[in-house]
Amino acid sequence: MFKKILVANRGEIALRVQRACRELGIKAVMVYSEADKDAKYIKLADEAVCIGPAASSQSYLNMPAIISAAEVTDAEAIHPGYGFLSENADFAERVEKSGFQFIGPSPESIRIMGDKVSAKQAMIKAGVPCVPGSEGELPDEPAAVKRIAKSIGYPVIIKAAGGGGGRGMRVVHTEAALLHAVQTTKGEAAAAFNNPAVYMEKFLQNPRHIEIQILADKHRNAVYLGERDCSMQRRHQKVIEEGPAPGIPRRLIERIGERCVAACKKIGYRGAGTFEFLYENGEFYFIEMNTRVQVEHPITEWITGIDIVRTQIMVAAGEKLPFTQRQIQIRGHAIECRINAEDPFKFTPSPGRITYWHPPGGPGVRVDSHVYDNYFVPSNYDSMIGKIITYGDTRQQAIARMQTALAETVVEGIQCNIPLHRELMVDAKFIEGGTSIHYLEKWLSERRR
Ligand code: MV4
Repeated sequence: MFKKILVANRGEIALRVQRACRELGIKAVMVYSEADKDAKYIKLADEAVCIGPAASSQSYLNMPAIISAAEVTDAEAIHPGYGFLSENADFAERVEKSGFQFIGPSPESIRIMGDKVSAKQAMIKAGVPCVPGSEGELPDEPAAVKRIAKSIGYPVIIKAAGGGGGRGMRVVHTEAALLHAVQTTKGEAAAAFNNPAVYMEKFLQNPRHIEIQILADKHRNAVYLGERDCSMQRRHQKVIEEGPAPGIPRRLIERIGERCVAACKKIGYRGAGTFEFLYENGEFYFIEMNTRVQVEHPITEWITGIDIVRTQIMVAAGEKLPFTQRQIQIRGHAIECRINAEDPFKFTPSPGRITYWHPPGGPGVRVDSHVYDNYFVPSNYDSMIGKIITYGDTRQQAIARMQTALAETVVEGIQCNIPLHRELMVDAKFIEGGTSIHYLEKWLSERRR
């Protein structure tokens, strides 16, 4: 096992990884930007290294600074968390070429999944069901593009191969609008991702976003840890996640989970990963794979009893997965509310000093946050300041506990989205469960202040 790991991230996930290290008896080296120098997890660290000024581009995205920090502190491995460099294949490669273990999949796996066309091709080959669409990148010939759209049937969606997470997409309803949409998406993709390649899919009108968590080791063992429903999102930012997904038959989850596991084995995937699916009319359609630990991992940790971050570290060190698929049971229900420093109506960021912080507690309540009284929320990074996760034997109990947890929480000095969460936790359609990816935005557009 590693003796020392460098945590190449900030905020709640940096603290989460630090805690996993503590539990495993591993020393954690934390890196920080000038904006994060007063953070408590920095003071709690075994060692901490300043890697640059507040701007992410000069600190948390600064590969040489991070690798140098690992060198001077004699760390053996680097945990990238989520966001920042976590899905950057070049970073993973440089980490390994410098003699450190990257806590995540191989650079090759990251690269395949980073290109959404190659990801989809790999999944089709591995037997994972995908959204019907173009076989690979769209050709240049207008007639061929029209033919592909006609065979898929309108509406179609044009997506950038280099995109993902909702960036670089365009829905097309008619042949008249097709070629212009393809050209515009290609132009944007070239500018944004340095890759003009686009592909086409059937546009699903009212799906849910369901994702399968997997864990794999270096010995071709892989398991799935059930699913999460992440349909409650606004502008491609998840707001509430939960697991299991309400109303989806277990046998369908098992069938798709087994496909994901087979795909992991086939491509030699290692580490934690998430297969994202659209779910409509009882069918799963793969869209993307995330090759990192995700924000919403605590949901799965709670309903399976498996520590995902701990397991990421263990498999990176070469250990075998300490459980088989048969030993994994889903029990109860968990819900996560992302707490953001933002205006709860307008969604404008609300950085600044948190003059008072009172987190919730009690049975079935977990709070993952790096915040404390007098913590200053920097304006340089995303606005998430923590997560409240509740568990119950039933979904109803998890919701009831979330209602209480949100009511107990006090955040003073800045604005945050707890009022939004409190409204959603008593919304009839949310309580019913199974809302689509469009539900929250529609609800917000009809919300009265
Ligand atoms: C789609 C889709 C409908 N049909 N693909 C958005 C994020 C990116 N991961 C994929 N996305 C979508 N792809 C087809 N063929 C609708 C979306 C989509 C969406 C997906 C998941 C969660 C929220 C979403 C919000 C709007 C659109």
